[in-house]
Amino acid sequence: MTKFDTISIVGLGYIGLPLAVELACRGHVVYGFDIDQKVVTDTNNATTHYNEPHLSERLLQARASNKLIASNILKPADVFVIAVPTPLIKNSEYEHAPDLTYVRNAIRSISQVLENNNLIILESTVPVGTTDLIKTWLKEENPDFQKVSNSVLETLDIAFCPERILPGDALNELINNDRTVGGITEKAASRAAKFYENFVNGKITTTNARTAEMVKLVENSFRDVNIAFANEISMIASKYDIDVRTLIEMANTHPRVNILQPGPGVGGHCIAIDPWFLVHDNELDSRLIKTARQTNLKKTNWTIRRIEHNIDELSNKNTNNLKICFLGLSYKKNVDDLRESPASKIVEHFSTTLPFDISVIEPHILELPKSFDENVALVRLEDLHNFDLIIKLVDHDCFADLKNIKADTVLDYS
Ligand code: SAJ
Repeated sequence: MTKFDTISIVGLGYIGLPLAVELACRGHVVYGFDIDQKVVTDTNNATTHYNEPHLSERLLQARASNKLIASNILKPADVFVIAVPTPLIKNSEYEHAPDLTYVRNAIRSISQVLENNNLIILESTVPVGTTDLIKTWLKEENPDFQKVSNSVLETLDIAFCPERILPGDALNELINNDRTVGGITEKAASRAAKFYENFVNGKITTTNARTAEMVKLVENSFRDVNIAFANEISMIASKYDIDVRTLIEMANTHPRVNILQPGPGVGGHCIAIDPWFLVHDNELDSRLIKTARQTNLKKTNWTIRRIEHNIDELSNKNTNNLKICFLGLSYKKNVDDLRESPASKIVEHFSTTLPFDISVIEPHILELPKSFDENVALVRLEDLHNFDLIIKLVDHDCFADLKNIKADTVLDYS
């Protein structure tokens, strides 16, 4: 039975909110569930709680159509889509262990409202084998979950469908990307595929849940490994005093070479996290993936050492109280997201080690996070004059034209 009249989206974050909005705009009744009251209130007020191109307009449309309502009480529905975070466990005795607390909490909430013929789709990135465990969790006499009746369990379908949307182009990619759908049974996979056919223009391929889970981890690990290659050659090129961007441009004229761009490290809540899920479960067989992760982490420290060297050189020229401005704090260009951001880590480092105030320009945010020291000032692009040293950390489009800037030295580590 494939009925998708009502859909509960569990988690209204970077993945859940665009999905809820697009489904509502297409006429489905969508219940958005989030434990954060501010997210619920913002959504019902048609205000997005983070910046994503076109999301505000689409949220306004979804709310105006009366098809989307957010709540912190989970409502019964035909389909449940879980889009909650799966971070790494903090201070774990196991290195880089995935934290499935939010997923388990989502299943617990769903277990209280499950009905016959429901479909549960997990979009959160998880270790291989997680989706197959869900039915077991629901069957168990487990204080974490409401005991679900056998008749409901028999008709319940469960699938994993990894999200693939790129922050900054989320609404386009949500609709137009191909999707992989893995079911715990073939029936679950084909039911979930039909759900995505409702709004996805891309090709939908079905498989089992474990394969789909690994597809997601492999996609993000692939990107991490390739960025690590670019970061590694950037550190080698620097020793030879070779401009790495020119080097890569030239190498990429080869028909079978396509090197990515180096940067100050890899940030965000996906590529900097997901490869660890594979490494954690396959320590001995994932050396390349682990080394890539370590290389990308090392690149941030390498950038800090290089900037320290640049500052020392300037200080030797009798500048005791340097005026330094950093450009960019977000984890990548043209977004406001500071999660796992190498640029933020670098600025935080200098705010605690330099004996004078520093400035930072991040046009995508209105105020600095509380974690920043008081000696960091958020200034505007118009204030970018008369600095001794300008250090670009993020390649935002608005930083493209730095020609007219008055500064003794401009360095590009973006
Ligand atoms: N980066 C580089 N050099 C590059 C490209 C990226 O240093 O050539 C850096 C960025 O600056 C950033 C990090 O890598 O710090 C990640 O940025 P990204 O644009 O590569 O990816 P995300 O994290 O924004 O989104 C990724 C995407 N995955 C892939 O491209 C395989 C997206 O499709 C996923 O949906 C998302 O992770 C996710 O949620 O998993």
